Amino acid sequence: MFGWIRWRRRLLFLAVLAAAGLGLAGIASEKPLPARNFTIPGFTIPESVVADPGNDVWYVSNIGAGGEVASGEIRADNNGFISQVSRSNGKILNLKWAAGGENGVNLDSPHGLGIFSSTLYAADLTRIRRFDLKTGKQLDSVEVPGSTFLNDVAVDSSGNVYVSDSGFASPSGNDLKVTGTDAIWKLDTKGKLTRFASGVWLENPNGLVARPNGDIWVASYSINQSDPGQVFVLDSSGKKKDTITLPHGLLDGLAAVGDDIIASSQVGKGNVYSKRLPGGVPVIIFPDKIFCDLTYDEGSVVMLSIDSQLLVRPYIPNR
Ligand SMILES: [Ca+2]
Ligand SMILES: [Ca+2]
Repeated sequence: MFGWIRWRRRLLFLAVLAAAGLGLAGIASEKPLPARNFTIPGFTIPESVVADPGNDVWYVSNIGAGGEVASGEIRADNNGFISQVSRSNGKILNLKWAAGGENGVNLDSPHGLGIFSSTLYAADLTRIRRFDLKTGKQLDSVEVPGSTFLNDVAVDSSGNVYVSDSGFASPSGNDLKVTGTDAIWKLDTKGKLTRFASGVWLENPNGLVARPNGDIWVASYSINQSDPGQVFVLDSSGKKKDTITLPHGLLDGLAAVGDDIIASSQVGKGNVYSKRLPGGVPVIIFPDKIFCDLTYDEGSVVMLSIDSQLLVRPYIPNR
């Protein structure tokens, strides 16, 4: 999501051009869903989406007004919220299913979301916040010591929760400041928090996927190197064992379709790529949008765009 700042610059550039006349995996539903094609407006700087097939909904994190777009800041302003959306018909069921300042909820600028059992996890600046999936009630929050920009969340099949710290901060409202706190944190099933992997070699880790074999995929935002994009494959002990290259960097969202990767990039004209492992062909699905996080859900890609829409499109890999 921190690509907002770059995007503002890009908008300025496009305006100049115009002026010149240049013109989840998860439990399968009992009944398969039809091909879905939705464009759903009404969010406030949405970042991330997670599917809850058991309840037939998506949860969408909203950073809230005054976040990145307006000020370049990502603030502890308690105006973040989480929306509940029907995954069958695309209707917003409850825009503020959980909202900062309401019903005892604290939520500043939530980014990544994850679900395990009856708990929803939200990465919120320097905390992992937990919610009761049935009620939206906040359970508790876990402070991640020394973190500066918690971003994505992934949950493995045992219920261990992984959270990326992108190693940024935006304390002054200006451009992002690199903090060097790059890490993947692990909150295990007993509630113990450890650094699963850490170091600037993670190059501003953003999107995460927990693989069935215990590997963790990490999309690198790599603010100092836009192209190509890198997805690091970490083994179950957090060691890097492979790097997958995508055409463009500034990667944000990351999802898996079997062994295939889907990633959103905030540079280049196309920004959602698919790459089968090994040696697949990258596929540009959207040529004209910038996406933050995304997920794959029963034949569809579900994406949050920088113009605050949730877009759902059939996943049709071009190969
Ligand atoms: Ca906020
Ligand atoms: Ca993200």
